Amino acid sequence: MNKHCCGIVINDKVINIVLKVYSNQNLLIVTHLNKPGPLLLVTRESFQNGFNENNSVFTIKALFGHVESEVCAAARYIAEHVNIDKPLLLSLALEDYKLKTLEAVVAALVIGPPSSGKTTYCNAMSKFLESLGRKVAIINIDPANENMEYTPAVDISELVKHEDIMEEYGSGPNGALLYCMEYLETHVSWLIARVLNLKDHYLIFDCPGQVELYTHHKSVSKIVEKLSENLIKLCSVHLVESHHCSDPGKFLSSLLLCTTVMLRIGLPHVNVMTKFDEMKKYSEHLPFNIDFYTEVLDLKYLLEQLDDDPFTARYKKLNAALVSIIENYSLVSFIPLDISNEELLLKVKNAVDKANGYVFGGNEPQDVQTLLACAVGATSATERVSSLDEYV
Ligand SMILES: Nc1nc2c(ncn2[C@@H]2O[C@H](COP(=O)(O)OP(=O)(O)OP(=O)(O)O)[C@@H](O)[C@H]2O)c(=O)[nH]1
Ligand SMILES: [Mg+2]
Repeated sequence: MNKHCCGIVINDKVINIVLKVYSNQNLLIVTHLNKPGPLLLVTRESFQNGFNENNSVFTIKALFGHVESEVCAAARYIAEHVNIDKPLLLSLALEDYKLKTLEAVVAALVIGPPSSGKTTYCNAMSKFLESLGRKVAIINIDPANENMEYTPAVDISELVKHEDIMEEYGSGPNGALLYCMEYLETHVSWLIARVLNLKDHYLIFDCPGQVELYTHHKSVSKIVEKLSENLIKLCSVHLVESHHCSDPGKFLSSLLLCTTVMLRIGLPHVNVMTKFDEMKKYSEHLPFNIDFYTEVLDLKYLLEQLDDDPFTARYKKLNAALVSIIENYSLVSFIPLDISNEELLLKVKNAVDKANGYVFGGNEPQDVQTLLACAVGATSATERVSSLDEYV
């Protein structure tokens, strides 16, 4: 057993380092504060199936204490730079985590029910961001993706093919899709290694539309967890179609879906109401103003609507209970989007950049005013979205 202790001075601050080498793991304590910080176990993943990539993939488990995402990022950074060959027990207590430590790939995970406009959004948003000078790559993790109008930088079909699974196991499209997502979960190092090769890009993940993947199946949340452990800073962008506003029951179910997905995936989250250009079609079925639906205002009015409808009136108590869950969490509001309207795309972009932190660390020049405005959710005069009146 070897043990090394030292104190070094960086920028006038003493940093104490203790390294203990055991036969099956190493212990490393790095502290600015004269006491150890939270304890993490960092292990390097071995690649499965012979995928040979340059980037290392790590699993980071908190063993003791509260671990912030920046501590996780710093742990991964250290593990990569000290080139660990056996598990590393790491305790970090730093005064600040410098930008270099936190350098991460920033990404948006585009999710939502079938046909809500995910693939269209990925294509349009990537073009829009490119027109602003951002380097964008789309990662397709929908094994049954049809009508891709973009060329993905990484495509799940290189790893596993949906039609092959259907043929091999005689399963239907949904079963094969779940199999593919579970396969991706077990081979997530394949995905991470490829994504880390795109470090200078902003990433958009195009995901499948099966809602069970986001409400109770575990693969997507496990994949997200692994990506987050490996310097990929994600937020989820959840798309819901605007036609759900035309029926109080459908609107309630959308609110419930959004709340469940937000709690289940556990990422910073932006809800987007898509196909706003189609809102006019339902305008006679909209008893409330648009902001009632986008801001999710007082839901007692929605409850009244549900109680007036002979079909949903039968479930009075259930409706009231569901509404109270949504109101108690109070997490859901929507940003409207019509894919052909650049002003609305800009509004969604700003919300997503704030959620995944791109605005604070991206490659685009940001002045202090833009940063502060973004942080408090304000929009500048040039960014202000024109009225939504044209949509009703
Ligand atoms: N009118 C209108 N149509 C849209 C908009 N966004 C998407 N669509 C249409 O909605 C349909 C479904 O869009 P997709 O992008 O394939 O939806 P998706 O969520 O990727 O679908 P799945 O991957 O099958 O779950 C397509 O016909 C799109 O052209 C929009 O803003 N307005
Ligand atoms: Mg799609």
